[in-house]
Order: sequence, then structure tokens, then C-alpha cells
Amino acid sequence: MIRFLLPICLLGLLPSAAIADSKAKAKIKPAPPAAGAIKGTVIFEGEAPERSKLERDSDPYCAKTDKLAEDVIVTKGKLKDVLVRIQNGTMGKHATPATPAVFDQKDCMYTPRVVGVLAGQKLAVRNSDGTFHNVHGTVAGKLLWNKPHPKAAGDLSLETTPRAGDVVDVVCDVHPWMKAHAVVQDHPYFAVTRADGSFEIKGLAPGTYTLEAWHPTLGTRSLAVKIGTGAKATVTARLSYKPN
Ligand SMILES: [Cu+2]
Repeated sequence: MIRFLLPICLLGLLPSAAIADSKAKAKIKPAPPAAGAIKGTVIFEGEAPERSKLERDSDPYCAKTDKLAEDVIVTKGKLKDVLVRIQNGTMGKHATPATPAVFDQKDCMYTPRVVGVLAGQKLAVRNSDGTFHNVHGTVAGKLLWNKPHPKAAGDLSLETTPRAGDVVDVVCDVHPWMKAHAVVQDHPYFAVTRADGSFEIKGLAPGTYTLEAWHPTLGTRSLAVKIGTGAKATVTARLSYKPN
């Protein structure tokens, strides 16, 4: 019993300033992330466009692997490579991650094809191929960088932009079918759809949000989503592309 009482007695002997200090430290702890989440799917209505086989004979290394065009990838009516983001209610500053977003050049394709980055976050571009690429980035047609990337060279560390809403379009001029996009956000409430069209955005406070979907060739769609509390903190959203 004495053993248990002793620490309590010692606590009583601590100077009050020390206790106040520890209370202040407890106060500045960051708030736990909000529990709200959007779990959704992006649908492609109607007949999916056929994905043509890419002509890659210009480089014997690339020609070793057959690849289909990745402009619009639909699997069982679900659309891949859509960046889905919150368009309102994301007040406050969000720290830019120190780790870069990664594009790998593999089998002469970019993987992934679409990433979201926070304003100012760097891109690491990797060359996993036994061939020469060049990494050519533009924003709204204006040159951002154009770097040679020989085989076996290390990752390139490339700047994005500080402005939310920018899209960094990346191409390889050696292999013009290679295309990728980094979409700049000022908050972390975004996700890119997987092959089954699914996405998940977590950490949202209760409120009404505009959810916006962006696809490199099909454009944007939006949807109002209401996050509640308790059982209503997680909502299901369904965004739909219906080409003309
Ligand atoms: Cu290339």
C-alpha cells in the first residue's frame, strides 16, 4: 500500500510552477484528428472507351513490354486515377510533408499516373528502367523543369508549386506516351481512386463539404457531402462521369 501512496505524496511536494508547466504542455498537444470520413467510388457511366495498345517500338527496351493506353482506365464501370478532394471547410494551415511524392518510371510508364501533393511538396522521380528518360514538367503550359534521367541514375528531386489548384503535367519527350500529373492542394483532404474506383478521405470535422473529382482528360465533377457525428461521421459518396 505504501508503495502506491508514495508517488502521490511526492507529487504533492512538486513546486506548483512545475505542475503549471506540465499543464501548459498538455494544452498545446495537437487536437486528435476529426473522426469524419468519406468513403466513395467514382463511376464511369456508359460504355468504357477502348484502350488501344501503345506503339512503343521506338525504344527496344520499352518494346519488350506490351502496354495499353492509360488515358481513361475503367474496370467494371469504375474509374481509376481520379483525384478527389474537399473544396471548402479546410481552414487552417497544413504542414507540407517533408517526404516527397514519388513517380516511378517503370516499363516506360509513370506509376502512379496521378498523385496529389501539398503546396511546395517535392516530387521524387525514379528511373527503374534500363533506358534513358527525360522528365519534362509544365504548369498550364509553362515550363517548370526538363531534366535528363539516364538509366541507373538516382531519384530526381523536383519542385512542385506553392499554389493550390495547379496541376504539374509531366511527360517524357523520348517516349511521348508517358504522362503523369501532380495536383497541388493546400490541405491533405484528398485521395486518388484505385483500380476499383474507390477512394477514402479521413480526418474531417462535421460539416457540409463540396467534394470535387478531377480526371486528367475527363475534367471535374462535384457533389455536396454532409458529415455528421457518431454513426453519421462516415458517409458514402458516389461521383459519376457520363461522357457525352
Ligand atoms: Cu521515357
